[in-house]
Amino acid sequence: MNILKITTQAFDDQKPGTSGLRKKVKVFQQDNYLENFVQSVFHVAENIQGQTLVLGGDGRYYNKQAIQIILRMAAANGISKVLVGQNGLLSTPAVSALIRKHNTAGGIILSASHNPGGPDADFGIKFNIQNGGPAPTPFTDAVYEYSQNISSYNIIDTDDIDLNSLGQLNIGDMLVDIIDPVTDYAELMSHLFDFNNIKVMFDSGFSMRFDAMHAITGPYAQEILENRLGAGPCTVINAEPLEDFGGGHPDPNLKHAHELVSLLRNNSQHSFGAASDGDGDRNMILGKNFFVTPSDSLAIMAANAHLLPGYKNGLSGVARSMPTSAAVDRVAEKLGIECYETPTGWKFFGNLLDDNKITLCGEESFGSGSDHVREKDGLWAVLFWLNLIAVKKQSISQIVTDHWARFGQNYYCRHDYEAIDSQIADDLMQHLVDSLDQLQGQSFGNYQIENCDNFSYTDPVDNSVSSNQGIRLLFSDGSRIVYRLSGTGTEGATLRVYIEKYEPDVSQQNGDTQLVLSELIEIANTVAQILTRTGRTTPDVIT
Ligand code: VG1
Ligand code: CO
Repeated sequence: MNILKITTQAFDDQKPGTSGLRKKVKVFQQDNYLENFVQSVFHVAENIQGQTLVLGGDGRYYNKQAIQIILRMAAANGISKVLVGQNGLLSTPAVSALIRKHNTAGGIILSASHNPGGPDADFGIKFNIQNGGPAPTPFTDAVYEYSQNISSYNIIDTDDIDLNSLGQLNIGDMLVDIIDPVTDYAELMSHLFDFNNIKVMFDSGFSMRFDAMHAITGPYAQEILENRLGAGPCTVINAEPLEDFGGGHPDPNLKHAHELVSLLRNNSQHSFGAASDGDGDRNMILGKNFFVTPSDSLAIMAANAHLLPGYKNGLSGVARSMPTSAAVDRVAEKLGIECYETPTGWKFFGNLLDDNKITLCGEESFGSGSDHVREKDGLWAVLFWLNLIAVKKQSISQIVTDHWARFGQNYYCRHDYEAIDSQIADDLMQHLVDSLDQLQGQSFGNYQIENCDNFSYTDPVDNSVSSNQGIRLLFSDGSRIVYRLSGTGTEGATLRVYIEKYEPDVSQQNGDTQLVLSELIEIANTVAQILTRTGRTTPDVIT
């Protein structure tokens, strides 16, 4: 076996954001760039010699090349076996499930999630640890630190291997096991949900459409929905994973999944629509002419989980990321269970799940999941809703409006200002931090700020502190405004503004979110001086 030690210079821009390292493909294609990061991961994950790793990606441009490089490096770094998805494909939740099922030392996921793909678009890489979840901050900090001083990496000099057929191959002393990407994941789902009941519903004419957005969930959804649950051969649209996602933006929201949205218009023959993102961890849930907000979806799941086989013993607790609406808090209160508020990013749920403090968790950004894996899980959420509809025998809009009648409604929206100059964005956030004392107690029309802070989280399991996680303005009537900068963008900075108002009285609920929130939106813009600082009159995306 021919191990080469390649000398290299360090890269100073390899700091992982909310979800791993994300950059333009062109950045990853620089000499030794990917190699530096991978060697740094292998260095920090020091116990991996002689162990097994899981490896796969969402199939975007550069997935193929990166897999071959990582395999050659894994062999040179003494890893004994790699489970790799056929054709290099694996969804993020499937990687998490495989790590857990096969007790591996971790896994590497190649994806930039919902960011577009192609030679001029984005690529990403992320390491998941032994519990199946994203590496925690101390780990990624250590990777970054090492990547800045790295001087060489190990790689084997060998040809690319063929990943098209299932089976086992060797690279040097390392075994490469090419596995079907779907099998283990589909089996896990069949234990959590009542597949028979859902099948009966499809057999009796229930119709749905699932938009895979030419990303990773196509093969998963076809196998589970069409083949196992009998949903019908045309259920999955845009099913084939493509390197550039067919030129689209694999982000399951009302803007980017417009094809699905139009299939679910008023007189549609379908009762249910769903979509997932590039790497399969997000979900969007639609009824006939009806959109379920991700925050509501989490709350409704929590309120009804006990009706489904995998959760029949109830929930130990729930958690939501800080900017996610407080709808789930009201459910937790009624159920008498704890509700944790964590910073944005799935890694913060890991300890709570491992310690059995929570069973369900979610984020406003179309992500929800449970203790079955350590990632958010798009198809899991879709199956959860399907099973719920099969049990309740109600439409999606009925289920949601019943929920509001019982718990009240959290009106909610997010405004994204994309590709702002980084310095301007940093200054805007700093100005908010500097204004906190002065904002305390201040009134704006009908609203008074009761409390405001720069969110800081102390992990209840390991007591680690994550500070500077977003500015919160908490109003006396329970309304909230939150500001933070995205950690997943690849161009300039993205400012996210989250606005929320609680309406307990169902007779006052008038449905038009932007109208209900209009006064708070204006306050949000004024306080952060968005127009004067960025020149932007409207957000790029409203969700
Ligand atoms: C966004 C979302 C966050 C999510 C992250 C990764 O991060 O807001 O909730 O965990 O993406 O999701 P940010 O820093 O851009 O706001 V994924 O589907 O890209 O793994
Ligand atoms: Co994703």
